[in-house]
Amino acid sequence: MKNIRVVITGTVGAGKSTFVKTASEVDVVEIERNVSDSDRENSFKETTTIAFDFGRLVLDANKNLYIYGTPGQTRFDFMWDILIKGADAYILLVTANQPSSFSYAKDILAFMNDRVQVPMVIGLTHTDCSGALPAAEIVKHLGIANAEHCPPILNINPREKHSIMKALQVLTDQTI
Ligand SMILES: Nc1nc2c(ncn2[C@@H]2O[C@H](COP(=O)(O)OP(=O)(O)O)[C@@H](O)[C@H]2O)c(=O)[nH]1
Ligand SMILES: [Mg+2]
Repeated sequence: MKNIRVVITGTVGAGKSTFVKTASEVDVVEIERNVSDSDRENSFKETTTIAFDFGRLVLDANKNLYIYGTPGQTRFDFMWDILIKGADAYILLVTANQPSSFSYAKDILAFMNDRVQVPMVIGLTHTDCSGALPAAEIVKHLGIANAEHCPPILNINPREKHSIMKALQVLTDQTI
C-alpha cells in the first residue's frame, strides 16, 4: 500500500472542506472560525477554515490517501507553504461561476508552482450553478491556456463521492 499525501487547495468557498469531508473515511478534522468582515463581502459563508482540513481514504488496493484541505485566505499562506511542501500531488479547486476569484486562483497556482513540481489537477466546482463559465474560458484566466503541459481539467462536485473519487483517481494515476 502506497501512502499518498494529497492537498486540496483553491479559493474561499470553492469546496475544499466539502471535498475532504466527502472523501474521508474517518471523521474530518476541521478548524474553522467566523469569517472576517472583509471576507464576508466575497462569501456567503459564515465560517472559514483557518488551519486545514484533514481526512483519509483508501482509494484502491494500493493507494492510501492522506487528504489536506488548505485554508482559502492569503494571510494564512504559511500554512499552504507547510502543506504543499509535504504534498505528493494536489488539486486546485476553482469556482466556475465566480470570475472575480479567478485571479486569486491564478496566484495560488503560481505559489504552488514556485514550491513544488508534483502532479496536479484543476477541478472546476459549482459548474451546476447558474453563471458557470466554460472550462476553456477559465483556463485562460489561470494563464495556462497555452501551456506546453496543461494539467487535467475536470468538473468536480465536491458534494458527490463519485465525482471526487474520479478526480482522485485521475490525480493519483499521475503519481505512479
Ligand atoms: N452547488 C454546488 N455547491 C457546491 C459545490 N462545491 C461546493 N459547494 C458548496 O459550496 C459551499 C462552500 O464549500 P466549502 O467546502 O465550505 O468551501 P471551502 O471554503 O473551499 O472550504 C458549501 O455549501 C458546499 O456545499 C458544487 O460544485 N456545486
Ligand atoms: Mg474550508
